[in-house]
Amino acid sequence: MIASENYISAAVLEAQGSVLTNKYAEGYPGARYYGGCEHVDTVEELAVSRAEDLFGAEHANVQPHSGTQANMGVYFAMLDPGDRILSLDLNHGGHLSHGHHVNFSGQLYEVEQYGVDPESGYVDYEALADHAAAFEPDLIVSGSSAYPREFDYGRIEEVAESVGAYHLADIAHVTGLVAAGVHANPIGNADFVTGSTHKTIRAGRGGMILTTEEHAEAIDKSIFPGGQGGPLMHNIAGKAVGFEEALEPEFRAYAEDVVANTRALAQVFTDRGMALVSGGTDKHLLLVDLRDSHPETTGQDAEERLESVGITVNKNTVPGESRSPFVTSGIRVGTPALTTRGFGESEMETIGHRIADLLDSPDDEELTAEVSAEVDELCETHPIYE
Ligand code: DSN
Repeated sequence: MIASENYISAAVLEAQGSVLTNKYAEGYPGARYYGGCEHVDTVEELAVSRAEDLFGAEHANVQPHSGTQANMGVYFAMLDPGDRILSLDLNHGGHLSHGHHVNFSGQLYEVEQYGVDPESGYVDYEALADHAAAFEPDLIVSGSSAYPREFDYGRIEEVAESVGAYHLADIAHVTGLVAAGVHANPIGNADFVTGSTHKTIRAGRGGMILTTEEHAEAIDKSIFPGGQGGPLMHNIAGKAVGFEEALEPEFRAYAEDVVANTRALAQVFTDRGMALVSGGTDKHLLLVDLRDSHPETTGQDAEERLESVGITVNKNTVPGESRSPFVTSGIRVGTPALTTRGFGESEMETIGHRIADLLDSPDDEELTAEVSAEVDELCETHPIYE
């Protein structure tokens, strides 16, 4: 139940594990620095055109090795060291590569951060606008790794335009939900859209950048030769196959099920007296704030308690966090991987109640054994690969 993980199809797995891993192909289709690129050109052209179709983008670059390298590609293309970035605070659901001080992005650029309203748990757009007017950023990042609500990309674009900043929408977590049309698409409201390709979208592992014709050349140069060497052609093949699967109508049904499953889980947690950041979820993850319901239980305790029965989640900081990121006061719980395995809302209700039982009774060994057996049975009846 790690929100950023999923199970790729057998076809994506086959493409990613193929002989394409052996090929060097610096450059882009039709303009490589090595011979023998006829077939990898076909593969990359397929991945690019499918990404452009899926998201309605004018230009796609599918070579970034990860979402963070996609963000780096945009920063290096459009900013100079010392330029200003305004992004969501990590403790409010942001991401390291959006300017955290331990990351290159926080070391190269001057970064200030916006946050969520402490009462509602939603991004405080008024405060963001005031902050942007005072700080005058060169680039504003919308996007998150632990924010359970949709971003209002139009609102952030208005702010970016008002201060003359570029707008980068990092959709890493919600790439599949955006592709399926069950989450807002920032194309048209952001100059750059970045993402990883293996989370909700279930394609080959890595990253991508979507942009307009205007910025296409700068982005391509920033990725190669600017920031990366040889592209990982096996992963690009996996992206091409996964994007094709995401273009099929069944993928929309999958994405709808992911959201329905998260909402079912949210309802159980709420009924069991657990607080959720923002009171619920619009997407594939939710963030449980344990401070009121389980004041003695840290996020780390909860992660370990659930791990002991075979339920894998991650501890996560929450807005207003006072504990360290190694301890935290919350857990992030996601449904993309379980939904791929065929878990539905009734299984989510069972799992939600069992999670609550385990947190309510941290030392009950009989309960541990009982839930452990239930987890085994659920996994056996929902195999990952036939
Ligand atoms: N590791 C990803 C996540 O779990 O959100 C982000 O990089």
